[in-house]
Amino acid sequence: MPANLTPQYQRLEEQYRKAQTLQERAGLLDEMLATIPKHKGTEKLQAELKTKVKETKAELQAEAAAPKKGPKTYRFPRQGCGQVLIVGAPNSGKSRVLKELTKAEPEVAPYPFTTREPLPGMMPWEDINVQLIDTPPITDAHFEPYLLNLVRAADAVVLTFDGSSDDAPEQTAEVLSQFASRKTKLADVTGFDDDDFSIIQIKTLLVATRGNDPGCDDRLAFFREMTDANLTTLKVDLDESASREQLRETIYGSLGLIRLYTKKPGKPADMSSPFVIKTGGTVEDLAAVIHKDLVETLKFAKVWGSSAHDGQSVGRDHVLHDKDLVELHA
Ligand SMILES: Nc1nc2c(ncn2[C@@H]2O[C@H](COP(=O)(O)OP(=O)(O)O)[C@@H](O)[C@H]2O)c(=O)[nH]1
Ligand SMILES: [Mg+2]
Repeated sequence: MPANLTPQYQRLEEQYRKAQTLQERAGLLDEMLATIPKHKGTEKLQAELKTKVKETKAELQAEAAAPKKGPKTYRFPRQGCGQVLIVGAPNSGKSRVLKELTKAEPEVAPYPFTTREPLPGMMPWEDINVQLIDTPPITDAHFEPYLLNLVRAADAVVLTFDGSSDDAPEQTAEVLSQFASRKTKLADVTGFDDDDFSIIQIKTLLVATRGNDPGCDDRLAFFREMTDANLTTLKVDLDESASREQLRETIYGSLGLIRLYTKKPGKPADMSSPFVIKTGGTVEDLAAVIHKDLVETLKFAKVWGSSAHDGQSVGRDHVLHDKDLVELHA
């Protein structure tokens, strides 16, 4: 039976996935339980949520009783319209991707294990920015524990693959299995697994660096045979500026977003910095990113753009398009 989850519930689920603290998670789980439509199709999910609530409250109590000095963690406040983690095997080009697309200055070197700590940078694309985070390498013997939460809360992953190395297929498959063994799937979509709430999938773009190497296609084919992941793939040569621009655009594209400009009634449009929502999103989704209360008070909207013309009045379920100009009426 389909779960037919409401947009309101889905927004909470997304916030929960991105929550940074236990306290935040506990609060969101309560809200999710209160909001989830109560019918047969959601019974399994309701039960899983209740278990999660219990577990999270127990963790909160344990933490209050004995504040633990756990392993190292990193928190990167979200900036820009999305957060993308760059992960991969040693020497696969992770730091070079960050260096070419942002102003960050990671160490790039032709030997493995140069990067010891995650490093963020902002990647501009047209009138918006995407946050990229470079990370230490992953091998069968080396997996920084904090990487797991960073990846599970990200909007997308760039998985680098050294197109010039015969070791790349096996080493990259190892990266996938390191995550898979921790209930995290580098996949073709982002979100909770429909059948198992403990598994998180993260939309992953496979980037073959040194993609001009004559053996690159064969190595990619071999990698595909080794795994069942069906990842969008881009070959790049980071020495070429056209290739770097294509990578920039493809990373933005992997986020699946549209940009929306807003105006207040009787005022000029604000074209300086757009709001972003998921492709396929509605007037109600836009209201939700502007202000929580607006979702309740919203009456209708006027839209100029490709989804509606000349300030046509539309309802909250109207699906918006990239670059629409929207005037919300509460
Ligand atoms: N020519 C060329 N060199 C690359 C490309 N991608 C990475 N490299 C080089 O590969 C080496 C390792 O890259 P680095 O980003 O440090 O790998 P990391 O260990 O995954 O961070 C560096 O010498 C990079 O300049 C590419 O597309 N073309
Ligand atoms: Mg590096």
